[in-house]
Amino acid sequence: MKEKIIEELKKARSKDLTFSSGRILGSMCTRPHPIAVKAYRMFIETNLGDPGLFPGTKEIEDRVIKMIGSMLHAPESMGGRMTSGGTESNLTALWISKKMSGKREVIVSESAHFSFVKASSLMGLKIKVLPSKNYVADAEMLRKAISRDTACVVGIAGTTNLGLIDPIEEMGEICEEKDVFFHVDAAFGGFVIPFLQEMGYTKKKFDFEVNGVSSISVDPHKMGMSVIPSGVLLLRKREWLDVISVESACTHTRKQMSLLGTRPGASAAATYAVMKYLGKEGYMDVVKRCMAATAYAEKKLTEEGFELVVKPETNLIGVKVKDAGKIAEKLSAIGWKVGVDEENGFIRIVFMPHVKKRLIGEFVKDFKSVVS
Ligand code: 0PR
Repeated sequence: MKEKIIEELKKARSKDLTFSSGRILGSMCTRPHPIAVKAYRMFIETNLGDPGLFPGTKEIEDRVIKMIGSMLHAPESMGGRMTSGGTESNLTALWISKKMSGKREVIVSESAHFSFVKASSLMGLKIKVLPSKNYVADAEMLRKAISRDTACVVGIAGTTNLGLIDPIEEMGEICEEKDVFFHVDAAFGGFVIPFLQEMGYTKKKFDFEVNGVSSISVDPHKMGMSVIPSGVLLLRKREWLDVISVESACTHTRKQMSLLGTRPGASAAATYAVMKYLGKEGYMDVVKRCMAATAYAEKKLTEEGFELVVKPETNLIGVKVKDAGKIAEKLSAIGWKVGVDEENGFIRIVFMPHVKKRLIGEFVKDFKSVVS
């Protein structure tokens, strides 16, 4: 019986693509680091929804929040929670801003992730779209866009489709002046931009260094190389969590301050392990390799006559094509899984750690034959 079940699972699993094939070019996830997998297994039964039973695991979550806080220049007053990923972090940030302000309008830039649409639909919030200039938020339009009903402004550090960084400093200044909650979605960029800054690739600021920034989403299950599900929401002030606090009669800790009830402690352990193991130097190495692959692809693609949508700021590029949807389908048929932005007409490639330089030449050749 046991063998039969395992056989059935193996069969299903064999239909999946794997990150180690190197042919997944449109995902923001990657193969988790082996130490994260080991830690995950050790904590498999733990539940952060009931820290009264798992105080040791709760300590690990607190340490993760502290480590990511220090990576993102959070002040002493900061607090946060591990979440299931960017969607839950973004939703929770909007929830907090709505509760604190009693207002209902959210200003998001054109390139915002669709999780904001979900969050607004759930909470009856009205989305106001901030126009973009060269695919990032147009900060000049923000001052006018903020109204008496604005609960939250959202900026993005590492956009889903092009990996670009919104003008967070300008946006932060305006939000501070207008006293509006400013959430930065760094689900992708949170584990990239700090290392790009360190290596001198960018001077753009995006985290709590910017005064107006109230909260930040960052996903260890993307460039942090942790397991799925691992997200983090950081808040400038710990007590902001109190506004979403709910009494819980059935758990050994009487309060919960998170959307999810039962939460995987294994994700906290995995994230802690990989962050401790890699450290700043380790992540810098990962990011350096991803950026080298990005630059190599940029060179190969332009040599073949392709045109990029914009100069890449992180390890993500957009390549202009006609009929982007069709091209992506054709590439998929020969085993390459790319992202696609049909509205703006481009193919999107994310240079995650599993994307190897040696396969880029082969991909560009196939890409060329598919478009011609
Ligand atoms: N914020 C940003 C900027 C994102 O790019 C994403 C996901 C999220 C929030 C939401 O994060 P979660 O999916 O963790 O809730 N961006 C990618 C997307 O939806 C995620 C992705 C990952 C897509 C793996 C494909 C894939 O194979 O497009």
